[in-house]
Amino acid sequence: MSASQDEAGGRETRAGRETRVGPAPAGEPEFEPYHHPAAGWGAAKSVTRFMSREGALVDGPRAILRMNHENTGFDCPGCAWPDDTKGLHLDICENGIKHVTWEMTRKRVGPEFFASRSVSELSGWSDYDLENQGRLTEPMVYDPETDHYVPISWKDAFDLVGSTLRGLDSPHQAAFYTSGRLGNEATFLYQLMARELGTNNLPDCSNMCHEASGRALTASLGTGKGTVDLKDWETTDALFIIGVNAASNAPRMLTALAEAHKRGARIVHVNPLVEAAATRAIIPHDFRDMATLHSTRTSNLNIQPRIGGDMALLRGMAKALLEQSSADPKALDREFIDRYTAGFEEYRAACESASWEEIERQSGVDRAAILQAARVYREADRSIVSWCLGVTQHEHGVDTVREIVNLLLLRGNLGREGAGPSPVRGHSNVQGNRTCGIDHRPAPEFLDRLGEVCSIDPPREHGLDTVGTIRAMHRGDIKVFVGMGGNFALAAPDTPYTYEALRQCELTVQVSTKLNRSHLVHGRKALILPCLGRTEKDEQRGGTQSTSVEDSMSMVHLSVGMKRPASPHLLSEPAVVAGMARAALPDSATPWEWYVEDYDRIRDTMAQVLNGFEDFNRRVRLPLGFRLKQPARELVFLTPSGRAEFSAAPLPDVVPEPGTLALGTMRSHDQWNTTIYSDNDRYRGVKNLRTLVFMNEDDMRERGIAKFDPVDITSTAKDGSRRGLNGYLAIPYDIPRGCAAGYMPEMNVLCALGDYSTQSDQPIMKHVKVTITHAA
Ligand SMILES: Nc1nc2c(c(=O)[nH]1)N[C@H]1C(S)=C(S)[C@@H](COP(=O)(O)OP(=O)(O)OC[C@H]3O[C@@H](n4cnc5c(=O)[nH]c(N)nc54)[C@H](O)[C@@H]3O)O[C@H]1N2
Ligand SMILES: Nc1nc2c(c(=O)[nH]1)N[C@H]1C(S)=C(S)[C@@H](COP(=O)(O)OP(=O)(O)OC[C@H]3O[C@@H](n4cnc5c(=O)[nH]c(N)nc54)[C@H](O)[C@@H]3O)O[C@H]1N2
Ligand SMILES: [Mo]
Repeated sequence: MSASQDEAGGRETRAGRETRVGPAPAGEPEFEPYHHPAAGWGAAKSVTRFMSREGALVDGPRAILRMNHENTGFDCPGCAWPDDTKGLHLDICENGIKHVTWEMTRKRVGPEFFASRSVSELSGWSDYDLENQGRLTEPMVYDPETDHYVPISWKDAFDLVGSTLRGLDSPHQAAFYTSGRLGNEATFLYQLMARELGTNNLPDCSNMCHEASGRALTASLGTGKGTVDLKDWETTDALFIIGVNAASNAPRMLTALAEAHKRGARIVHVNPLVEAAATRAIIPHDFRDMATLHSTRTSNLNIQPRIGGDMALLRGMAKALLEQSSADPKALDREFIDRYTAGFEEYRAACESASWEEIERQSGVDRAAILQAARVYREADRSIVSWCLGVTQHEHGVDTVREIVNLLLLRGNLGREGAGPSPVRGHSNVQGNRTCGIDHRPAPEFLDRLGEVCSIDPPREHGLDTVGTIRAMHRGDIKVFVGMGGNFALAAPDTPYTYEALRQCELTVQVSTKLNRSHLVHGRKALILPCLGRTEKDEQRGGTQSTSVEDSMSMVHLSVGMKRPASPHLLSEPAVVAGMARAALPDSATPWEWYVEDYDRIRDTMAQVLNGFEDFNRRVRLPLGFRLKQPARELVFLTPSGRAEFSAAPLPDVVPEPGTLALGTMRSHDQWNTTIYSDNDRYRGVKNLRTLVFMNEDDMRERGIAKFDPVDITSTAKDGSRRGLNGYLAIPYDIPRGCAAGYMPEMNVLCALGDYSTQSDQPIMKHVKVTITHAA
C-alpha cells in the first residue's frame, strides 16, 4: 500500500495481493460451501488449536471459567452481547475464547525486539506477524536517528505528551481516538482530559460502526440506544436479524436464536449472504447437544436482498401491512399510533407512493418473499428487530434504521415485553464509551453538568470525528493524535491516505496491548504506551481495582481482571490517562492521581455527571450490575414532538449501474477487526485465503471469471477518483447478482475517505462501487 493519492481524485491507487494482512498461507486456497451447523466441536477444535499456539493451554481454561461471571470475573473483551442472566457458566463462545487467549499469550515484545528491528524493517511485516509477537512490555519512543523504537521511562513519555500538547497553538490541534474496549472509568477521565484541554475532538470507532443507529434512534425515539434486553429476546414471538453475521461476530446470539426457535418463535434473517447463524446451531452450553451433535434450527425464513436493499424491503413490509389493514384492522396498532406517534399519515403516503415494482427492484427481493416476511411480522404479537453493520455502513444507514423503527411503530412493538429495536453493538464497551462522554457532538446539558461537577469550562463547539480527524491531519491542522486502543491506521478507510495523514503529525501516541500497524505509521515523534488488558489484575494504592462496562442492552456491570500482568511496567488505562493529563495540564485542579488510587472515586464523580448513574458504586456491585433506563422503553419520547416520529424518507436508488457491482467489506470468522487469527473463514467454507472476493456465479460467467481466477477490483469514488486491488481470487458464492463481498481491513484501500454518509458521516464500507475484471 505504498501509492499515494490526493483525496480530490485523479491519481489512481492500487495495491496487490502481496500486501499481506493475514498470516503466510498454510496451504493452497480451498473453498467448499459450508453446510454444517454453527458452533459445536468445529468451534471447540479451532479453540484448542489456537490456545496451544499462544501457549495458553493452562491459563486459558482457568481464565475462561472466570469470564462473564457476576462481578467476580472479567467481562469478555470480545463483543458486546450481554451476559446470560441465569448465570450460565458456559455461555461463552469460540471467538470470545480466542480473544481472551490472544490477550493472555505468553509471547512478549520487549526492548530487545525493537533493538534488533528498525521500523522500516517492521513495516514490511504482515499485520498478523506484528500482533503475533505478543504483548508489549515497556513504553517505547521512536528515535528518528536510528529508525528504531527505544525504551523511555513513563515519566519522560508523559512529559513528551505534555510538552507537545502545551506547545500547540490551540487544543483543537489534537485528536483523542477511542477504540471500544476502553472501560467506563478510563473513558470518563479521557474525555475529561480532552475537554479540560479545550477540545471535543473525540473520534471513536463508533464513527465507523453504529453512528447511524444512534442518530436514527435519537431522531425517531429520542433514545439513542436499543430498548430491549435479553428477557425480551426470551419472550418475543418474532425476531428479524438484519445485516449481522452472528455466528462469527456475536456468537452468543446463537444460543438466543436456537432457544427462541425451540420455543416456537419465528426467525427471519435478512442478509445478501446466508450466514451460518441463519441455518442451524449447536448450543455450546448444552452438553447433550454438544455430545450428540444435535443442532437446532435458527431460522424460518432467509431473505437475500441486494446490498443496500434493506430499506426498500422494510418499506415493502410496511406497504403490505398497510394494504392489508383495510380488511384486517388488527394488522396495525391504531391505538398505539394515535397515542404515541407523529407523522403516520406522511409515512403512509410514502408507502403508498412506492410501487411494488420499485420496491422489488430496489430491494432485489420479489414481492412474494416480502409478503412472506410481512406475514411473519403480522402474525407475531411481539417482534424484535436486530441489526448490525449490514444496515449502518451505508449512505442511507440513518434512513434505514429509521425505517426499522417505522415498521416497529406500525404494530406498537415498543415499550412492552418482547418487542423493540435491538442493535448489536461492536466492541465490548463501545456503547459505554458514548454513555460516558466520548462524543464529538456532546449534548449541551452533559457539558453543563461536566463543567459544574468537575469545575472546568468545557468547549462548546463540535469536535472532529474519525473522517474529520483524518482530513485535518492530512491538511496539517491536527498535529497530535492519541489512540486509546485500537488500530486506527488499519481500521480507517482509504489506507494510503490515512497513512499519509498520520505521518503528517508532530506526535502520535498509541496506548496498546500489542504491536500493530498504527505503531509503524507514525508522526515525527511517536510513543507506544503499553497498558493492562482486561484479564489482568489492576493493583493501585487503594487495592485491586475493577472497571465497569456497558453491553449492547445497556447493562452496566463490573469487570475484574485476575491474571498477573504481562509485564511489571504496564500501567492501567486510567493511570495512562492521568499521567498524560497531569503533564499536559500542570495547573489542573482535577485530582488525577487521587482518582487513579481508587476507581470508586472516579465512579463517585461519574454518578454526579451522568444520567442514570446515581449511586453508581453500590448499584454496579449488585449481581449482574444495573440497567440504564431507556426513556423510549417507558414510552417517554425525548423528541421535539414528544412522540415517536415516523420518518417518510424517499427510497434511495441502490441499484448498481450496468457493469458495476456493490461491494461489501466484512469480517472473516477468524479475525477481530484488524486482528487476524488465521486466514480461514470456516463458516463460509474458505481455507488459506483472505485476498478473495465473493461473487455471484452469473456475474463471474459474464466476465469470463472462473473459481480462484485472479481478478482486479477497481472502485470509483463519488469524486471520480479510483482505487484498486490487484490479483484477488474470485470465489463463486450464494450472493445476489450485482453484489460482491470481501474482507476488511484489506479492502479499506478501496474505500475513499470522501465517501462517507451525509446522514451519519460514517464511511461507506458496505456499498463500495466497483468493477471487477479478470486480472491482466
Ligand atoms: N469475532 C469477532 N466478533 C466481532 C468483531 C470481529 O471482528 N470478530 N467485530 C466487532 C465489531 S467492532 C462489530 S461493529 C461487530 C460487527 O458485526 P457484523 O455487522 O456482523 O460485521 P461484518 O463482518 O461487517 O458483517 C456484516 C454482515 O452484514 C451483511 N451485509 C453486508 N451488506 C449488507 C446489506 O446491504 N444488507 C444486509 N442486510 N446485510 C448486509 C454481511 O453479509 C455480513 O453478514 O462485530 C463485533 N464482534
Ligand atoms: N472496510 C471496513 N473497515 C472497517 C469496518 C468494516 O466493516 N469495513 N468496521 C469498522 C468498525 S465497526 C470498527 S469498530 C473499527 C475497529 O477499529 P479499532 O477498534 O481501531 O481496531 P481493532 O482492530 O479492534 O484494534 C486492535 C488493537 O487494539 C489494541 N488493544 C486490544 N485490547 C486492548 C486493550 O484492552 N486496551 C488497549 N489500550 N488496547 C487494546 C491492540 O493493540 C490491537 O492491536 O474498524 C472499522 N473499519
Ligand atoms: Mo465496530
